[in-house]
Amino acid sequence: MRLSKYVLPLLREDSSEAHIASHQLMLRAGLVRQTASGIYAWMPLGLKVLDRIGRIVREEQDRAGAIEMLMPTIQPADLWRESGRYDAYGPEMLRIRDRHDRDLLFGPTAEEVITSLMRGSIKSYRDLPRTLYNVQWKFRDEIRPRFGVMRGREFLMKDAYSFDLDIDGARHSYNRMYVAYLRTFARMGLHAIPTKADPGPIGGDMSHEFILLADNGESDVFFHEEWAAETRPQVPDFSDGDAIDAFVADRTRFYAATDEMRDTAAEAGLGEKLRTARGIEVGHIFYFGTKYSESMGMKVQGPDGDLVAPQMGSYGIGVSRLVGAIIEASHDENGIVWPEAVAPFRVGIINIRASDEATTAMADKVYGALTGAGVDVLYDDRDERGGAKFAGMDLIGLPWQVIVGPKGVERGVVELKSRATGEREEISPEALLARFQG
Ligand code: 5CA
Repeated sequence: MRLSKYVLPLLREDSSEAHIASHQLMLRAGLVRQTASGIYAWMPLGLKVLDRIGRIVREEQDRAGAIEMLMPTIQPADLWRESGRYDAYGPEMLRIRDRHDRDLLFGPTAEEVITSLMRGSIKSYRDLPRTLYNVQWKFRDEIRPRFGVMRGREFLMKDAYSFDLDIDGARHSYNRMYVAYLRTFARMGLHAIPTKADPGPIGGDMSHEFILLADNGESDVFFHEEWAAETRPQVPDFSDGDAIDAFVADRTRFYAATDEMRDTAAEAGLGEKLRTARGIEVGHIFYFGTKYSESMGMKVQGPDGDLVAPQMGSYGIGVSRLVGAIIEASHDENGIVWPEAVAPFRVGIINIRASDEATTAMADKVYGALTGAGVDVLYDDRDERGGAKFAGMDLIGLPWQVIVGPKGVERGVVELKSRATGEREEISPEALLARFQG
């Protein structure tokens, strides 16, 4: 992509809208714009990051055996009356009335919708277990939207729902998601700690929040130092169900809890090994048994011919929140430092003398070669000062910068800079291409 043909609305100054680094950087780097309180438009660069995160989430859900579908954003109130949550949910629910005076709502989550769909589709124990997921916009009329996309009112969530015949099966489905979440966050370069959590309005009796440690996080967490260890455990393969269950049993031996779930006796036992920190909740998983299947009349035929309400769980990841959370975990005084896996473009080319024919010819050639090799490149081909280009490229945080200037061009080389380490090296266009082709 040529920057001269792109829409990248960078801000030179900090915005008074934002109070933490990630929100400030998302506005300054032109990723999002607020259109109403807690509601954001995703500008082209921001959308690319959102899509890359969504893709990793989907790949790991698929790997764990979950099946993708898409549920609507607008839901009928009657489904929530069946489960009893319509009145219980309170003012966070955005309630809508259509022209026929029917009550609708903008979905804050989708337990009722998925249960109503599966009660019509899954009739026998032979059709279990199943886990379905979708990546869809949600709306919660948060009393205090803040920190940009981290606590928005409209936000993108991956929500998955599992259906099992019995409790052991449901625990196994839960454990698969636990492992899928560790894999998902690790692929984004994040270390999220699974902490025992309060199920809140979703209900149920087993729940973990996945917390990314960050000073500006909204959650307080208390955990065994093992969770802070640099060496990450090797997660098992999904083909071995017993290994999945054994892995989760082993990991959950180590204490980790959110504020509401603290166990003072367990903490006293940890002594020096207890850590406390603030963090960002990037995922939350729940097991809630038959809460929805029972209240909404979903029954399947068991192996003995009897009718049973399936055991369910639900599993959320804050896809749009992750964009902010990753920046919170990975930035410096010059801007964002994207982990390669989620970067909007892999390489940024800076032509520092667009008015010079030989320099532009070289920059065009490198751009053509890299894009031809399938590398996602943002090419700053504008006729602007070098200083502004360097600052802009650092701000948007692409992992690699290729700097093309007249002095190097005379010797047939360009400069390659790593955004994360700041290391620079001179390299020929051919060697550069070979580096990124792999
Ligand atoms: N039905 C369950 C799981 S599918 C559920 O709704 N869980 S949740 O309430 O914990 O939300 C799942 C994830 O969505 C959270 O872990 C968080 O990462 C994200 N999330 C929740 N509220 C917001 C919000 N206001 N803004 C951005 N992300 C949010």
